[in-house]
Amino acid sequence: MSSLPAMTSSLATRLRVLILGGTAEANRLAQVVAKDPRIYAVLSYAGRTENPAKPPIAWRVGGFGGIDGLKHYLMAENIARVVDATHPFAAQMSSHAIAACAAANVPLLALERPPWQAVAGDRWIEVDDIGAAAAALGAAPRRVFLGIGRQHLAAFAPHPQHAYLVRLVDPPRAPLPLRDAEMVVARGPFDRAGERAMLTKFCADMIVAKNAGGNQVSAKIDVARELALPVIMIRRPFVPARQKVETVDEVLHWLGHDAAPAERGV
Ligand code: 3Y8
Ligand code: NAP
Repeated sequence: MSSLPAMTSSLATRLRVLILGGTAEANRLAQVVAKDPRIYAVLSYAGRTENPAKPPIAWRVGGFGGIDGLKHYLMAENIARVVDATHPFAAQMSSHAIAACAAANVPLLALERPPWQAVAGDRWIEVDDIGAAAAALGAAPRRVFLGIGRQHLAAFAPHPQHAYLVRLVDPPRAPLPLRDAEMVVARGPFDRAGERAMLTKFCADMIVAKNAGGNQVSAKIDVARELALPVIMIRRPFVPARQKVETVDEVLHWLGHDAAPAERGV
């Protein structure tokens, strides 16, 4: 489904930008470029959630159909720049963007927040992937908060001795693959008070999290530290090297459109 209208003369001279979204950063970037008449941007979602946040710019939902699908989209829509503002764990999308942009000769920039770094008081057990995280829970029954979403819950099914608290963006479309699981349906970002109340009510004694990074979504990590809870922290998956920045302003500079303070809403 595309909400991108056919190109009219007024659009022809504007810089046509594809933003691969699904994160707070992508949403912030969409808010800023919506105020810049020199940019025509479209925000792209995979379609993982039922009601994604509606941006103030054109947007589309659904995969492109692999690398070739994205390459053809870039050419058909005359995209001049791609900003990969997807989540650090959206490794396949990021890898496809690298290959498709190279094939279509379209400049690519990643907008990605730095990973969290453990600080004094953190009790992290770092693992490489979801499977290793499930194994790291150990044999003794635990009360585990799974702050990793819906897609990979099956990895914990072989460990039924634990009681799980699962947080999902949408109500589940099928029974959860876990024997003993409570569920919270909520869309972040989340705050410390809410995280503390949720973890305390559940009597959590361990947390599983992806190293999503960024201070927007670190509440559960900060509260785990305060409650001295161990965190099984899943390291980011490998993504091939590409040009990368950490702020919306750096993206605007790369687009050749440093926003005036008024446009940035600052
Ligand atoms: C569809 C877009 C905003 C942006 C909201 C950020 C922050 C809240 C934290 C927990 C962790 C988790 C999950 C999470 C966070 C933000 C940001 C972020 C983690 C939405 C969104 C889409 C998705 C997809 C969804 C995944 C899931 C992961 C839930 C929109 C809300 C766990 C990642 O049910 C599903 O299929 C969910 C799938 C990929 C991971 C998974 O494997 O299940 N995100 N999340 C995007 C698309 O369709 O392209 O619906 O509006 C975006 C956000 N999720 O300010 O509005 O920027 O990271 N998202 C993780 O970090 O582990 C929640 O609960 O503690
Ligand atoms: P992924 O495994 O990296 O990508 C799998 C496939 O989903 C891609 O090959 C592509 O399909 C499609 N896709 C992914 N992101 C897309 C986008 N923004 N626009 C259009 N198609 C997209 O992706 P994921 O990890 O499931 O993440 C999906 C979405 O959720 C992304 O927008 C991501 O930013 C957001 N998100 C993910 C996480 C997470 O933990 N993974 C956390 C927060 C937000 P085709 O091959 O058909 O093009």
